[in-house]
Amino acid sequence: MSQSTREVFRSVCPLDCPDTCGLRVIVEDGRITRVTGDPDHPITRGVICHKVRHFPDRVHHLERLLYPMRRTGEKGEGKFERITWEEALDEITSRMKQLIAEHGAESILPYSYYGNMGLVNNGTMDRRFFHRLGASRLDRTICNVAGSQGFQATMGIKGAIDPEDTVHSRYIIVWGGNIVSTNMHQVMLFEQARKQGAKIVVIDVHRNQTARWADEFVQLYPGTDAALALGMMHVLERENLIDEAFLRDYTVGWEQLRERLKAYPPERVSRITGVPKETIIRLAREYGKTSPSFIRIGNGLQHHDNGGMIVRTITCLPALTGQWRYKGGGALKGNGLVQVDTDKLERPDLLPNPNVRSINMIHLGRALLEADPPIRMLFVYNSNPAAVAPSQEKVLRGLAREDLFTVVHDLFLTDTARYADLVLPATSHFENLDVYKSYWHMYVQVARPILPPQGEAWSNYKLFRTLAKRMGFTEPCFDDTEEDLIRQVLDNPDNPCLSRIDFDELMEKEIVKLDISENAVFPERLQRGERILLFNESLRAAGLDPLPAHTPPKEGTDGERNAEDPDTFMLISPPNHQFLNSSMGNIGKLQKMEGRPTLQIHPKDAERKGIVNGSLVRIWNERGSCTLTVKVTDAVLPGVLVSMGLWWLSSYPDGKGINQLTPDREADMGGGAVFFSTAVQLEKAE
Ligand SMILES: Nc1nc2c(c(=O)[nH]1)N[C@H]1C(S)=C(S)[C@@H](COP(=O)(O)OP(=O)(O)OC[C@H]3O[C@@H](n4cnc5c(=O)[nH]c(N)nc54)[C@H](O)[C@@H]3O)O[C@H]1N2
Ligand SMILES: Nc1nc2c(c(=O)[nH]1)N[C@H]1C(S)=C(S)[C@@H](COP(=O)(O)OP(=O)(O)OC[C@H]3O[C@@H](n4cnc5c(=O)[nH]c(N)nc54)[C@H](O)[C@@H]3O)O[C@H]1N2
Ligand code: SF4
Ligand SMILES: [Mo]
Repeated sequence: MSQSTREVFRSVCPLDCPDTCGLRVIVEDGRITRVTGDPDHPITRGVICHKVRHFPDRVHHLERLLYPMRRTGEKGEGKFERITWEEALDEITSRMKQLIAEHGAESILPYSYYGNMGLVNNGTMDRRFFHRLGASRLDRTICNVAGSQGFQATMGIKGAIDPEDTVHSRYIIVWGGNIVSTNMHQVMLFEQARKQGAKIVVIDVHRNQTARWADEFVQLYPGTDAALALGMMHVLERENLIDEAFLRDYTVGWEQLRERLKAYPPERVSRITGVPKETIIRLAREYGKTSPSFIRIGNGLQHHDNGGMIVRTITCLPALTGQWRYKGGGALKGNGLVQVDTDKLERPDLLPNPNVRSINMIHLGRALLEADPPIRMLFVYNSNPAAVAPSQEKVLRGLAREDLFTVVHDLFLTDTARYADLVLPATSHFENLDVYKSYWHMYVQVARPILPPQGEAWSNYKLFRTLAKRMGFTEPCFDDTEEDLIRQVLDNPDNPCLSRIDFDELMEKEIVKLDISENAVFPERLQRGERILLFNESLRAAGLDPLPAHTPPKEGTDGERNAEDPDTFMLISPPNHQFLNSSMGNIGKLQKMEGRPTLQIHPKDAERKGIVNGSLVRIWNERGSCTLTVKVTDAVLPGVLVSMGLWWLSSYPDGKGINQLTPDREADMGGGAVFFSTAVQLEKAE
């Protein structure tokens, strides 16, 4: 009998989560048996979430894809037969060549997001390959682009706070983020601040886990946050709680904004938001009188028609009270300090036609059904659009097209993969070398392979590098090794935070902090002389108000409209605790903990509709419908419904997911997704 082995490795969590935790992984006899936190990680400190403790169940899942497969049944049916990589690659490349000859490369569309956050396996060989091919480009907008641009519209940059400084905060607002589930190490830092006397306020549309943990919960109608922020500014100005010197020295447009604030007295703001007038006034006073005050801006509140402007407006608040002067003051939407040189990594210069069309990923359904010239080949990796993309009825109808050839590269037979003509097995990140940045903390990390590729699985890197060779692409960039790519990630002369990290040191230590010595973060950053744009002229060109403003979402109710139309509900569908978007939605123990897809409804609405706890209801609108189990709760406002989690479609009673309802409109900034500006009707289901 061979001897059993047990080894402990370090790794990094690759999921699309701000925390990018350090992991400690035990491998016994070639299998991962335990995943815990790395106690030596400077910010995640040995603590990880429940989902990732279940990673062994994911990596060694019985249903993991282990070899390439070709479809034998109907699209969507999920019937496949095993084929070899040779056959799969031959079929892909011959189809690509044929499509390019007959219809042009634009007939091919890649579709990917952040299933794996590793920079090598996300945004290098894949992009180079599709650029060189001349395929249609994909505008990756589904997550945070509106909010990110909104933050930049005020600050000029993507955010420059070291979250570790938030232990110094004394008044904390978590605004539109469910951080107990989605950014747990920020919660740990806020707990430290709380021990020093900090108060924590949550502003959200429903009493989520984070609201229950906080000291105060302020509840408002969806998409009305800009009005609330303007109402707070109105009170700050009226009660002279502003830092005039800061406004003079560091901002542009205070006088114009001051005029604007007259339109947002607490009485009016209360009618729009549903927040009592007294609460608005008290909130503004507490915020204005406590320093350092800090706002953690979540992602949820920007999934609205007016999401960019909401974030832009909230981002103005700290400037009014001069909070950027203090460690632990200010606001954070996401850490934008790791800006890599995308031209070098993605090589858009390889495009044969630089004017090739670009398709906004939130329009996938439309694009598959209506694009002219048509999309004839779809290549999906690192994403599961059948479950996560808006206007799902169109997405599924598009994926079902007989004349569309779909390739899906994934670890599992996802809802999208069921529609594929070819399914390719992907490695887990434990099987790859990669480099990771966080969109919250300030550390860059490397993780080495700790398992051999399972079955015949290939990494994204290997897949696209091999396809490039097979297509006959001879550019040297297709010879780059994973190490070469990590060097290129660090090599961005425009970003000293990154470029001063030494490759050898990173490979040796596996975790290195960004270099912020050149006043990269606040408060030191104030010395750079950049101005905060309370008035931003450049927004006018995009048809937006140069000043912060509230505009109601394009459909549904707010505090003012709710009473007029009690049968129209606003539907919010944020991520749940145990899944990561749709990833982990197939892990039995985590499914069990979440129960089933539910719909939270206020007791008054439930009574009016004759609905009790546990009944099945159907919600619908002009885009589609979805059946869910009711949870009657006063955690939501009358007129608002909440369904948590992106479940696999088979978890819904009628196989239709929550994204049947969501619109594929673009937000006010960046073409972002507006998942939560969704109006629905509701009835008891049979
Ligand atoms: N456990 C877990 N963690 C995750 C994820 C996951 O699926 N599960 N997903 C990851 C990803 S990709 C992302 S982008 C982040 C997202 O994580 P967060 O930044 O926390 O954003 P969401 O969870 O989308 O929404 C947060 C809150 O916004 C609220 N909200 C919706 N509309 C409004 C509004 O108009 N105003 C206000 N004030 N609040 C509103 C929702 O009710 C919800 O409670 O989490 C990441 N981390
Ligand atoms: N209704 C509603 N819809 C939403 C949201 C919402 O809050 N409400 N949130 C939106 C947001 S913020 C986001 S970011 C998107 C997320 O959307 P996606 O990025 O599509 O996220 P996942 O559902 O996690 O799908 C990622 C897939 O990548 C696969 N994968 C993991 N690692 C690898 C790898 O190395 N190689 C390959 N080829 N595949 C891999 C996983 O197995 C998984 O199937 O969803 C959006 N959709
Ligand atoms: S999902 Fe987030 S909290 Fe959980 S281990 Fe990964 S990075 Fe950490
Ligand atoms: Mo996201």
